[in-house]
Amino acid sequence: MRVEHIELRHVRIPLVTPFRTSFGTSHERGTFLLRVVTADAEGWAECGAEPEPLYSSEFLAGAAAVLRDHLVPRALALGPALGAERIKNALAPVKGNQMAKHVLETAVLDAELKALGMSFGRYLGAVRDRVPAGVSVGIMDSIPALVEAVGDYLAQGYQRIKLKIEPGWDIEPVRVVRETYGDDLLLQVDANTAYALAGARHLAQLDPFDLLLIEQPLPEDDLRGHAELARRIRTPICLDESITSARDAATAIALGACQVINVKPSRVGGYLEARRIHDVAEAHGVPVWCGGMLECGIGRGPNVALAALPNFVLPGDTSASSRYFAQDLTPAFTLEDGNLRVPTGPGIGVEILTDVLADLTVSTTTIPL
Ligand code: OSB
Ligand code: MG
Repeated sequence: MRVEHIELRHVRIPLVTPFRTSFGTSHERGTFLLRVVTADAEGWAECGAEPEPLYSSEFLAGAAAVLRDHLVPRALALGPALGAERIKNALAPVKGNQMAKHVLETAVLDAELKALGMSFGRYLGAVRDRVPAGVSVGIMDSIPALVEAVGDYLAQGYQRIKLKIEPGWDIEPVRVVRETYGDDLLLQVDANTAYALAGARHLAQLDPFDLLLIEQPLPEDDLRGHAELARRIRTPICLDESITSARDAATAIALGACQVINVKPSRVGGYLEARRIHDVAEAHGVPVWCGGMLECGIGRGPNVALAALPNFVLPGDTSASSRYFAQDLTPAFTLEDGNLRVPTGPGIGVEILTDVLADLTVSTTTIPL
C-alpha cells in the first residue's frame, strides 16, 4: 500500500462516571486516533495509551513522539510493500513501545482489510458473531455505592463483574457483592499491581468467595512472585500488565505465574501478537479474555472481533458504549442479552461520526512523510 497521509487526532471524550483504579482516577478518555490514508483505503486506530505513564511505562506524548521519529519512518521505508504483517517485522528493532506499535499496525491493517473488503473478525479467525460482555467496576467512595453500581450493571445484562481493588478496598467489597448477588454471579477482581508478595495471606482471604480470578496482584516485572503467590492462594491468577508478548505468555505459563491471561491488543503491540498469545495460551489449555483501555468505538470494534476467537472463553471487559460515554465516536455498541455483536463490515467495521469527532477533537497533528 502506498501511504499518502498520516495524522494524529487528539481527542478527549468525557466519561459518564469517573473511573478509579489503584493507580489513579480518570474523568475522561484522553487519547489520539491515528488516521492512515493510502491510495486504496483509509485506516483508523485508537491508541491505548493514557496521558500519564501509570498503567504502564507508555504515555500519550511518548507514543506520539516514537511514532513520528521512529515507527512511521520504518513503516514508510517498506514502500509499496507496506502491510500489517510486514510492518510488525519492520518495527521489531524498536524496543518496547507496544501501544505506539499497536496503533500504527492497526490503522494499516484497517486500511488493508478495507481495501480487501474483509472484516477484522474474518481476518483474525472469529468463530462467534456475538461475545458476552463483562464490566470493570471502579473503586467507589462507599460499599453501598458499589452495591448499587453493580446492581445497575446486572440489570442491564452484564454477564460478569470485575471489581477494581487496592489495599483497603478488597476483602469487604468482595464479600458484600458476593453476599448481595449470590454464588452464581461471575465475579473477579483487578489489583493493577497494588500488592506485594508479603500480602499473600491477606489475599488468601479472598479464597472463600470463589472468584473467577485475581488480575495482576503484583508488579508487572514480578513473574516469580506471581508463581509463588499462586501456590499460596486458591483464586486463579490472571496477568494483564506482565504480558507484553507471546514470549511473555509462554514464560508466565511455564513458570506457573498465571492460570488465565487478559489479552489487550494495545498492550502487546497489535492484533497479530494478540492472536499469537491466544494461540500459545490455547495450546497450554490456558483460557484468555479480552481486556480494554476504556476504548471508544474505534478501538472497541476490533477488540470485540478478537474476543470472538475460540479460546476467549471468559467474558471480557468489552462493555457497551454507554458504560463509558454519553456519546461515542461511532454508533453505540449496545448490549443484546448481555452480548456485543461482532462488527462484520470491512476493516474495523465501525462508522466514525464525523460531527462528534470534530466536537471532541482537541488538536490534529500531521506526521510529515
Ligand atoms: O487494568 O484492565 C485494566 C482500564 C484502564 C486501564 C487499565 C485497565 C482498565 C480496566 C477497564 O479495567 C477496561 C475497560 O472497560 O476498557
Ligand atoms: Mg487489568
